[in-house]
Amino acid sequence: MSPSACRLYLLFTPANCTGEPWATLAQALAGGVDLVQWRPTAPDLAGFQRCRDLCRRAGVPLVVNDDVMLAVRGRADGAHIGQDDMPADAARKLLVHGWLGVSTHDPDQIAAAAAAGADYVGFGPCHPTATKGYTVGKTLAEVEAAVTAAAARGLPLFAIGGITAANLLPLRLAGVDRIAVSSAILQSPDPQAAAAALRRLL
Ligand code: TZP
Ligand code: MG
Repeated sequence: MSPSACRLYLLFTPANCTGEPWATLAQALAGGVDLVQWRPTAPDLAGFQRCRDLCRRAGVPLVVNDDVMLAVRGRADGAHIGQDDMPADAARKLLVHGWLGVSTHDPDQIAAAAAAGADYVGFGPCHPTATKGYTVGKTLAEVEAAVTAAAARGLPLFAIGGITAANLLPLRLAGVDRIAVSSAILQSPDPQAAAAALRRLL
């Protein structure tokens, strides 16, 4: 499998869940999440292993946020890094077989991620979001430019930041066909239905 086969990427932060986190993850997977990022607020090896086991049982790939060595040692499917984390080319060397994802905010960063050998990019924040404290999102023209930059390099792009079923359509019209979400699923009263609703729109 490759990231291009994935459409609905869940950033799984147990502390961001309204309900019991492991039941929430199980419901999200049942609802159609097809890629998961382990994104704890503090190191949690037992939590990582539990997350990996749940994802494996569901046949869904698991990527580790920030911690490339945990991804390698813990036999995750890949690692995700931001612009302020380990440089992408260094992460690429460590992740011999795993997927490398890079957070990007403009077309230049998308070009740099591609040059460093990323397998996919996140792009955003498309909307303001309390999850990461962003108060300003992207314009649709900025989203379109990012979609074009990623497509030109054959890189799957996951739009991210404050995305819900209610605001996804304009992004779809701007060319977005993959999204990464946290609160739209983790803070829903029905995580399975929330995931299924997003999945239907992709
Ligand atoms: N990077 C850009 S926005 C964001 C991250 C990790 C948070 C996404 O969470 P939500 O709750 O879907 O806005
Ligand atoms: Mg980071």
